[in-house]
Amino acid sequence: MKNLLTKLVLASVALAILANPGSAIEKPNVVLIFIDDMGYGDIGPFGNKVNRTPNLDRMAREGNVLRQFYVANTACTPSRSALMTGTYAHRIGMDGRVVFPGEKRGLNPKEITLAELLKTRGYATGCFGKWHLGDQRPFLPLAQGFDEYFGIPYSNDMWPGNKRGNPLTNRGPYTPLPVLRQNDPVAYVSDGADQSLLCEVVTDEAIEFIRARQKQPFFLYVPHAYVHLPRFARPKIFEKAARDVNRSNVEEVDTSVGRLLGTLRELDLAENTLVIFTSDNGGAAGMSMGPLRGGKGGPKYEGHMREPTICWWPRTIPAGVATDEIAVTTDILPTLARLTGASVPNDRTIDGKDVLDVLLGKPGAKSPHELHYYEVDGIRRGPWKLVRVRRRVELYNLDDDIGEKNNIAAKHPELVAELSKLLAQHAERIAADTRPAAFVENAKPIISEPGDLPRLRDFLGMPNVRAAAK
Ligand SMILES: [Ca+2]
Repeated sequence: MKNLLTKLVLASVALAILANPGSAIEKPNVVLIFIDDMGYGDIGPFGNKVNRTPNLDRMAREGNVLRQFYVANTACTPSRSALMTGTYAHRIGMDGRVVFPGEKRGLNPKEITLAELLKTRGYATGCFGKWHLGDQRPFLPLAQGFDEYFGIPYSNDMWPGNKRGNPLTNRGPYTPLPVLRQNDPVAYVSDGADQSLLCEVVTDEAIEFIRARQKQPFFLYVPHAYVHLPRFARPKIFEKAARDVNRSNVEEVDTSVGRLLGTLRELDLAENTLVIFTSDNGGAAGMSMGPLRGGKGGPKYEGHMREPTICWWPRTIPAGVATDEIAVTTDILPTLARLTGASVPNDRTIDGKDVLDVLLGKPGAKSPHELHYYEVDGIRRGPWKLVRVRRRVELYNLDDDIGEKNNIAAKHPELVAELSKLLAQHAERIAADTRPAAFVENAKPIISEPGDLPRLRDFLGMPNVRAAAK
């Protein structure tokens, strides 16, 4: 009898391995840390010599550094739309400008998000940080597959402190920036001191989630509001970072990563958890793109879309590996589907591809992206990159010219023609197969004035916090 039981157990383990070739663990936890506006060169593993990032350095030493990992878009809302759905923002009506407070548009609830995908496999799902896929209730995280949410619904510069005002109200003043728990405001970000707490409070909440959900598989999405402008820091952190507020923000992010990974180790979950660290678009002002050209927004040079990315999963991902294979945020959805045994939606076009072996640092793993597209404005094949900048096209060989300094389009007219044609076909394929964003009637901001809501630092019981600003 005992033998039979052993055989049955072994057989079921073997089946689990067969079903999930990426891992012997049937339903690993997934933690996705998504930084806002951090550049390719902002952290130690990507060459930064000024910012102190010991936790990310360790994550890299223990994991896989992805040197050619791309976002699908160059701004917050479209980049997050693509991440959540595995689909180009262009295809699902979420391209163009970001969503503003009180806007009627949001990520269509009919889209299948990462959280909804993993819920089909019994995962607990939590989102802690900046959402930015629509602030109306049908678009908030709880309506998009997340069991739990805490954070700000859009960017931290969409507040009364931003004198440019809200484009939706002819540049009238922004309404107060709420902090939500689940669907409801529980506090507001009143000033720089409150801003200086945003990274830490989100980390606290994410750690609470891990502790509460440690017995079941969980998907934890941590889209930090940091290092998006405006940047503030608490004096102690500011001093430690040589009175550099940009560096302070990067180092707060590093501390957050250290606390999250530390919690996984402490609870003995590290060997059962895939952690992915990356950023949503190129670095904003004050951030570093390292050797790359570009930054947040604008044309599609490497610095606009290539992100500092690390995958970590002790004993499954070999320690201290790195890869130059191309992977994209749109790949996360099909990749997590394979990892967890979920099904990629087959009733609609999903743009991403399975890159599990690349993320896991498997020896010899190859990118499925023979062609890689930069939205609809650029294309890459091997070292060759063609990018459309306004009305002209530029050609670079990234092996020779990672900084995209020498446009050699004039020397290679046939290659330019060929890549231009492939790029045009890509844009046509998307245009022929789109799905709409969703819109609500009578959209309005979540709060129009603070009312009785506490300031964030009062809500947290830290009334004496002060901020240092640049
Ligand atoms: Ca961003």
